[in-house]
Amino acid sequence: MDGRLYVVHGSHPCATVARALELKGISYKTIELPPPLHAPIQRLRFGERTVPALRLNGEKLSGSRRILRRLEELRPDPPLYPADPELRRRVEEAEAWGDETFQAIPRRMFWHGIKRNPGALVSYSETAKPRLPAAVVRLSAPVIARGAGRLNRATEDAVRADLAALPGHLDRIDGWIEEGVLGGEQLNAADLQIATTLRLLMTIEDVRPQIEDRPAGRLALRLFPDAEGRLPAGTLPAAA
Ligand SMILES: N[C@@H](CCC(=O)N[C@@H](CS)C(=O)NCC(=O)O)C(=O)O
Repeated sequence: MDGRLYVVHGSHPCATVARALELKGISYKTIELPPPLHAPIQRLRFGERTVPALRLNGEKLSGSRRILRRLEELRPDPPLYPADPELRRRVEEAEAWGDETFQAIPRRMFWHGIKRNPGALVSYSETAKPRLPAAVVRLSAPVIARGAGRLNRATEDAVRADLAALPGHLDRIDGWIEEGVLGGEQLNAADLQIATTLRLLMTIEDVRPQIEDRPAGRLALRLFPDAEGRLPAGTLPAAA
């Protein structure tokens, strides 16, 4: 099995799929696309505008959850979904919440933050392929942030509401860890979906202190010790 994974550099659901491919032992090549231009390119190539998308043995798959399910069918070991039906139901519920609700939060915070501090994009681009000179990244950052900000509805009001909702989301994740839905010895699909979002949030210094010293933060650091980039404290507005 040989895959081609289409990503945007630093994208958290792309990291979810990359880790799933690695756990399943499926070899793949990564193709990095520039945001927000990736959206029309992906629409043409896959029929859907988002990354991650995967081409695997001629099959085209789009969307992190859909991809993980297909990988599980094609290569069941190691399993990403528990065999116990009740635990599987709970893992799928957490995974769906991670995809549909939680995943968008750092995206809005990040693009809103880059609109306010375009220079910070340089720190998120250091291992990008191709690697552009810092001056080029800095100069293009305001245009990229405007486009990606629009695509993600990253308005100040939305970010303020996200900041206000974050403590409740973190309590929910800690609850799942305590109940054994997340954070077990054997990594599952919900761990991969939620930990990548937490890890991206932890690069945003306005929120990192709320996350790092609790089970959610420890889970993110266990799974993804390294993350590129830093959005300095004081960039985001206050919570609503
Ligand atoms: N929730 C979906 C969508 C992922 C998603 O929105 N990806 C972003 C990059 S992190 C994207 O491609 N955005 C472009 C757009 O919304 O058009 C998944 O997990 O696959």
